[in-house]
Amino acid sequence: MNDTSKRSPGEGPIPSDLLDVVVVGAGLGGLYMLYRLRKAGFRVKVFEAGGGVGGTWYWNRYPGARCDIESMEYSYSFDDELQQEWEWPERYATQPVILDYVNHVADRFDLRRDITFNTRIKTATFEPSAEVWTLTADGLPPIRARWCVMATGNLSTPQTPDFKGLESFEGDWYHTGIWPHEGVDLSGKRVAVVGTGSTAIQMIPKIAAQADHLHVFQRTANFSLPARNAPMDKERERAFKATYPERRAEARRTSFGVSGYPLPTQSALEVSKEELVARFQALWDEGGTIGFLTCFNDFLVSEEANEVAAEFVRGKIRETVNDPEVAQLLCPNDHPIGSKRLCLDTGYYETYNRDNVTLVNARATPIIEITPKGIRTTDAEVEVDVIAFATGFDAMTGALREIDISAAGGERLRDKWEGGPLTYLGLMVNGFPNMFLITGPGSPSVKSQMIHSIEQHADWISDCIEYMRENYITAIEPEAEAEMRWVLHVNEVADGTLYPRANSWYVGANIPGKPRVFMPYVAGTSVYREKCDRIAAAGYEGFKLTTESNPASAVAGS
Ligand code: N01
Repeated sequence: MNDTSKRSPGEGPIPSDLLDVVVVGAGLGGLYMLYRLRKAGFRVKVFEAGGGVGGTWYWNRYPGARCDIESMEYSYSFDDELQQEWEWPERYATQPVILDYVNHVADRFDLRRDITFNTRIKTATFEPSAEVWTLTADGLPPIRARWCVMATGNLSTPQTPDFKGLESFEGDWYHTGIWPHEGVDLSGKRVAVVGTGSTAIQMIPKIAAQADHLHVFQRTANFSLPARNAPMDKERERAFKATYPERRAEARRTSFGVSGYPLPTQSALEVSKEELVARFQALWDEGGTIGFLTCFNDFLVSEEANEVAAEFVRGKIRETVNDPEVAQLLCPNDHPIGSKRLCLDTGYYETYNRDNVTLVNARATPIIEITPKGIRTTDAEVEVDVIAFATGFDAMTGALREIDISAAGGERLRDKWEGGPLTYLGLMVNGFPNMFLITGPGSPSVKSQMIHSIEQHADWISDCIEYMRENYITAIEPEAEAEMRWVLHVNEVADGTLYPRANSWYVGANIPGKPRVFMPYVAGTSVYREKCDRIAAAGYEGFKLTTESNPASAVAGS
């Protein structure tokens, strides 16, 4: 018979139906979380709604889908052999290549044996007396675990606007975030793309090259920079691989978690307008977005400097697009550059010089309904065979709100977040003990190289659970006051920048009725990492820890 009374969580035999950790999601976050926790000796299972690994890269298979961070950076850093052996074919990897990579990682580290696919978690409930999370999914018995990690992604709940008449459409329609796996043959078709965010900007040149005619419905013009994508420069790859550990360490000292772009020290206001323009030209020629975002320490603070950059890009649009009216319509004029996700493209603006592409001003003449034959705006009906909705996601909170998460006293996360997400460090939520979020709201998340931030969070979470095991701690949750201070801090930092000036998904503006709260933490990944490490080193400052010596929790782990 096992004496479990002195066992710390995660140690020794456990009842066969009780896991140490349940992880929701087998994207880049869930996979690395599984790897780390398994290595630390915990019994972990992952549940994934999709039929394979990859998360965002599993679902987003629209034409032109590609990462806008360079491949040498956008990859796991946790295993040097992995980063040495994998060869990226291009400067920016396509979705199929990234999905191959994620599958390779899953196989290489034998991760699949602990993942259950095609399983969407519906509810997650914390039982305070037993300190156990119980998760449910259709067709499975309840899943019980001491800790729960939500690796559900920031952009995993696609949003199709509630257009009147959509069900009457006689053609085919798709949302880019759940694009058919077998692809869609658009040759000879009349196609509509609704939306002009990062997704549409990648997709539009590809569709235009295939379709008979493409109508783009643009409500808000976005800033986009050239990617200057190219086959991988072998010399650059060799140099990178020779210094990978140093590169990764350097990335951790930057704002966005990308090496080569150190924390900016110069104010844009210290240089002449001519020099500013010359710098922006050099960055335009180099390709990529991170250079623009990190060129000056006040690029996203000083309206004056920001406007020079914005006007520089508008000038490029006017130079590129032949029809002056179309060019003008493509020039963003309602938000500072970089305050919305800065897009990266290959031939986006050039596409509007094609005879088979028409830009529809969906701001002046909004879409009022979908008809059996196409899309009706306040101005006209546009007949199409296919509609591609590139209309975005219920970002950062959508996937968590889709799961009915409840905890002590029956409090539900959905209710707690009614006025906007409340977290401590974007990692945990007061009232929801032993539940961790990977890249949750209130952390740098989408304002950083995602794999960098995923690794930082999964490392922090694994270290925390190991600390609990070593110290006989059965439960951890943020103090309400620490959580409130963090939320205020996240907002204060954002309010010191130009970010809140845009109606972006960063503030939930794309979802009708969603509270307007700036969700990512934009002080930079290095500042954030330092805070997380300091808090852990101080014995998890701001967290409430329950130990086995507390009789109320002595049964945990038994
Ligand atoms: O979504 P979005 P996305 N009528 O929300 C329009 C990541 N990503 O899928 O701005 C007409 O940015 C909406 O118009 P408006 C990246 O983080 C990464 O493009 O609300 N239009 C907007 O133009 C990105 O930011 C990569 O006025 C309507 C568009 O739909 C995030 O995903 C690649 C409408 C939605 O744009 C989301 O990008 C691609 C309506 N009723 C994406 N409703 C990488 O490279 C919405 N719109 C890693």
